[in-house]
Amino acid sequence: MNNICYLAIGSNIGNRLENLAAARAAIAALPDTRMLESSHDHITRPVGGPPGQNDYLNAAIKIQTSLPPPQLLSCLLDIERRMGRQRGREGRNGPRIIDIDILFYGEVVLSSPDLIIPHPRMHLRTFVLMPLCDIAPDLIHPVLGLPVRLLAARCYAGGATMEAAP
Ligand code: PH2
Ligand code: MG
Ligand code: MG
Repeated sequence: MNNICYLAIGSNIGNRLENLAAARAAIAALPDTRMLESSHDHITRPVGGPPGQNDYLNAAIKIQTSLPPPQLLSCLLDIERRMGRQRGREGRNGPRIIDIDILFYGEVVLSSPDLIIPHPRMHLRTFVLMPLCDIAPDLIHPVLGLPVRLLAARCYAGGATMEAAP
């Protein structure tokens, strides 16, 4: 269990507190994986997707795992499915019971058709960076070379429109 990873979790359907708690419990129960820390839960405005969605509850968590990135991804997608997420039905950025994203996997930089690490849009999303700031403000983004706290400050100053920028 030698890889430190950071994940983002979010929910904006049903009992969002319970959904995040269930996701944390399922992640902690993954093989060869230990949950180390969690941020506070943050209430955030939905970014993208159809109008009229509920606010999200978002959090960031720190885990230690020996699952390689593709296996970790498939375990996380499996948790989403078991919690009732039906990707086909929700549309791009549509409301979801649970979303679990890999933000960082140690210092790994990888890009495959199924998985990009670090998460390619995390530095544009206050709903990811603010929770991550709770637990890892000094962590350096391995591609951008900047600490999470600075990415968060920049993103916050840029406003929510950054996400929509081409
Ligand atoms: N996730 C998205 C799209 N928009 N907005 C908020 N506030 N929180 C999210 O987790 C979120 C989002 C796609 O994964
Ligand atoms: Mg996702
Ligand atoms: Mg996501």
